[in-house]
Amino acid sequence: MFDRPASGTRALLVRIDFGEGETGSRLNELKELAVSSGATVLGVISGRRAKPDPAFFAGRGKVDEIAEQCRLTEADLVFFDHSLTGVQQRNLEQALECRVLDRVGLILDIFAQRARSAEGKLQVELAQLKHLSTRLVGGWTHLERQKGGIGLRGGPGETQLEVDRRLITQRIKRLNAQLAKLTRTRQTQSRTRARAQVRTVALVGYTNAGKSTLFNQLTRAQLYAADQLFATLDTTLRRLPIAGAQKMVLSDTVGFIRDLPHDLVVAFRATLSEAAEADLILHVIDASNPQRDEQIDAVNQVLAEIGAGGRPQLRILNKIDRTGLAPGIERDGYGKIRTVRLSALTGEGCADLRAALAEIFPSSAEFAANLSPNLPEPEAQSFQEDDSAQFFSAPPESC
Ligand SMILES: Nc1nc2c(ncn2[C@@H]2O[C@H](COP(=O)(O)OP(=O)(O)OP(=O)(O)O)[C@@H](O)[C@H]2O)c(=O)[nH]1
Ligand SMILES: [Mg+2]
Repeated sequence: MFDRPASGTRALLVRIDFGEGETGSRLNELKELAVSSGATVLGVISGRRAKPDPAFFAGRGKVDEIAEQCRLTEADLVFFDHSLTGVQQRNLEQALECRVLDRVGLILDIFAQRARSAEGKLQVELAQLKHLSTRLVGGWTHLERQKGGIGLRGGPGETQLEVDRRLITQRIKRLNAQLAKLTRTRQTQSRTRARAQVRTVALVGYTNAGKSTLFNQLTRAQLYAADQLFATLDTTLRRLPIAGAQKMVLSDTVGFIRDLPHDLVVAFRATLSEAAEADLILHVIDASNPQRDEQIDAVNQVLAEIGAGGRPQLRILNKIDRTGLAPGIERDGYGKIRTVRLSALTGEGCADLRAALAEIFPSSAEFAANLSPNLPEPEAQSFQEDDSAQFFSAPPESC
C-alpha cells in the first residue's frame, strides 16, 4: 500500500535552495537518509528558487533537467528533500516517468523498516496513514474516480477517492484504539516506577548523536548502534546503578531530525513519553558535527512539541575523541551542572557523567536540588524491588 523503495533502489536526490544559504550539510543529511533507507544514490541535483512552483515544486527547466538525469542514470526513484503536496508528487511522477518520494515519505519509509515492537509498528502505520490521507488526489490510476450518482453517499455511488478516505479513516481509528491500550500499559509501568521512587533519565538527541552507544556504555547493554540515521526506533529501558545515587532507569529512544514530520511526532508520543515524563533528560549532542547548533535547536523544538520543553536537561557533548575537547563537567554561574563532555565510544568522561548523576540525584535526602526546582517530589510509598524489576533488567554492576 505504501510507497516503499526496495533495497537496491537507484535514486536521484533533489534539493532546492529557497534562500536558506548553506546547502552542503543538508545535502549530506539527505544522502545519509537515502542510504539509510537502503537506496543507492546515483546523483544529486540542486537548484535555487524564490518559492516552490505550486504544480511541480521545481521550475519547468529544473524538472526537464531531472527528467533527463532520470533517463541517463536509469533511476527508479527521485527523492525530494522537501515536503511535496499530493498534486506536486503526482505531476512530478508523470513528468519524470519515475517514482517520487518526499522527505516525509523517506523518513516514514526508514521508520517502517526499523519498527520492531508492536507499538512501534502501530505508530509508524498510523503516521503513514495520516500522511497518505492528506495526499489523496485524483490522477493516479488506482485512485481514478468511479462514476457515481449525484446525491448518492457510500456504497456503489462512492468515488474511489471517497472509498480510500473512508478505509483510511477506519484504519486510523482502529490503530488509535490499539495504541491507547498500549499507552495505558506504559502509564501503569511508569506509575509503578514513580511509586518505587525510581528516577527516570531519558537519552534524547539528534539521530546518530550516539545515544545507543552511551546507553550501552552506561548500562552494559548491547543495543544496536550504527552509523546510520534512525538506527533505534523502539524505546528500551534499563536500570542504571550508580554508587551514591538514587535508583534510576535509563531510556534510549528514537532520534530526532530537522523537520521531523508532525504526524510522526504525534504518532510517537507514546514512545516519546519516556522523555516527556523523565526526571532528567540527557540531551546527547554530536560535538564533532559542524551542524551541532542547528541539531540542538531541532531537538529542543521536538521536545517542546511533545511537552518536554520544561524538563530538566543535561547536555552531553559526545564524540569528544573526534574534537580534541577534554572530558569533564561544565557548571553555570550558580555551580549547577549544565554539560558533560565525554566520548561514549572510548568511555572517556563517562565517570564524570556518573559523578554528575550522583550529584543531581544523591541517595540521601535533598532530591535534585542541584539541577532544577521543578523536579517532582518522590511519592511516599515504599520501594518494592519485585514490582519494578519486571520493567528493566539490571546489568551486573555499574561500569
Ligand atoms: N568517534 C565516536 N563515534 C561515536 C561516539 N559515540 C557514538 N559514535 C558512533 O556514532 C554512530 C551512531 O551511534 P549510535 O549510538 O547508533 O547513535 P544514536 O544516537 O543511537 O543514533 P539513532 O538511533 O540512529 O538515532 C555509531 O557509528 C557510533 O559508533 C563517540 O563518542 N565517538
Ligand atoms: Mg540509537
